Amino acid sequence: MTSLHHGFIWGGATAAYQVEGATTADSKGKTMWDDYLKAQGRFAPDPASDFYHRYPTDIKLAQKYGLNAIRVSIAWTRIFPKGYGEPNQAGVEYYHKLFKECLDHGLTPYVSLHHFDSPKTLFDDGDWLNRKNIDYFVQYAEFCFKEFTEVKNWFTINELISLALSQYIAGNFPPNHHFDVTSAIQAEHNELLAHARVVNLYKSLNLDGRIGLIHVLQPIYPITDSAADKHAAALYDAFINRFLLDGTFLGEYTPETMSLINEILQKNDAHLDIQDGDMDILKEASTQNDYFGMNYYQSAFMQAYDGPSGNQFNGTGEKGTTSFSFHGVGQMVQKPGVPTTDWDWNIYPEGLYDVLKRVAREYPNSHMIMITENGLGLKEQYHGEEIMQDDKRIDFIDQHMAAVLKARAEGVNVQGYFVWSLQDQFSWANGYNKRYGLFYVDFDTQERHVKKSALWFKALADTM
Ligand code: BGP
Repeated sequence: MTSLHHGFIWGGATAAYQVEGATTADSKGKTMWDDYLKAQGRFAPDPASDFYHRYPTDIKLAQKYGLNAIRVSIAWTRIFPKGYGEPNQAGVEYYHKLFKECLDHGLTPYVSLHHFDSPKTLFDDGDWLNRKNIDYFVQYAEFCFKEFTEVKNWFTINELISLALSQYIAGNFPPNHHFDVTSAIQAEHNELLAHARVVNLYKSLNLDGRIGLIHVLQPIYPITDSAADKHAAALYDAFINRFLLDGTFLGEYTPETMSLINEILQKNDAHLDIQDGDMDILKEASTQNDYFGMNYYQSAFMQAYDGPSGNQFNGTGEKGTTSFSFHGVGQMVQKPGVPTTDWDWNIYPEGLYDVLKRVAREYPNSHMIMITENGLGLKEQYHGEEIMQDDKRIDFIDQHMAAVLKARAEGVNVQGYFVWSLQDQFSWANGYNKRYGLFYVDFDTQERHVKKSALWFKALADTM
């Protein structure tokens, strides 16, 4: 592998709710997940990776294995237990300590304000579908910007589409709606507004730092060259990628994008409410993102489909149990020769190269790109080995880094790569058996064990 330049951002990613545990410690408020996971009874968010107490261990490991950055998120409900009101000092102090520990160990913290963990009180009131939620998010963001001045790199929201899609289309996140197209598209728009308002605020405060957001991009390819399959791919791409990229970096939904979106809405008897002034807010923010955090895991292959909507989510790692058919949009199919994970995610590094080129070509306001998540979920078990062997993960990362380097060589401005994930953590809809970490976590003892991928990461870091 070609070496990376000095200063390349080389990090490990985490998310508060997936690593911290301690969900009731120090007056933390409930998120939309606490009662939901309890009622579901499959797995609990405690103790997760016990990062709330063990962050010094993980940060030391990250430093030892050559990382110079870490992605963390602030749990909104540690700062404002109800989502608004008086700040909770214990939560504030925890994050000051965490950021200090990162900085003391040469890790630049890249901090998200929202990573899937809406406060329960606001979730019960409609979450992103309620525009009041946006006001509370802006207040929370302003508090964080003024309080955590040691943080110089911010992300507003992580993966707007995953929330909208998992909450209202695929139904695998609370409130578990299936193909509620009106709510999904409205959530996309409202989250974009929330992001834009926070960016505009951040810039008006003239702070010494950078801000952006994170989209997961999933390229959608037609399974054949037929006009119908190509149209299916274009429709679904508009729904999950293009609408959000337009809103973020153009500050408008182009007529071409809206014609595809309107076709989906019409076929599904759905609608989108854009209020006066919304587009001005998006426009103002669209040129002000300092960078773009791109998550990439997989691509999908689509064929035309007009039957009823329906889906099955593979949350157990039982290969071949996923299905997804969206009325009037398309149906996901397997492409022969493309390998898949146990959770049926296509392993397709070409998709990363294609999408990097697309963003650079169509959305120059993205300015600089960082891959903020990429990685491979595996079932892994520690058997006392000194170094755990995870060659499949190394292969995966190696192939995806090669795609990044190829895009860079062709002029795409990619300045960083965060592996998902730093250490093993729990997966929202899959639980504890889908592991991504460079470091294995024994969830019973909370011991950490080094995987071979961590050594691979270190070797690459040494070339910088
Ligand atoms: C992204 C999220 C992460 C993480 C990752 C892996 O969508 O930002 O929080 O969970 O995907 O997904 P999963 O846990 O479903 O395998």
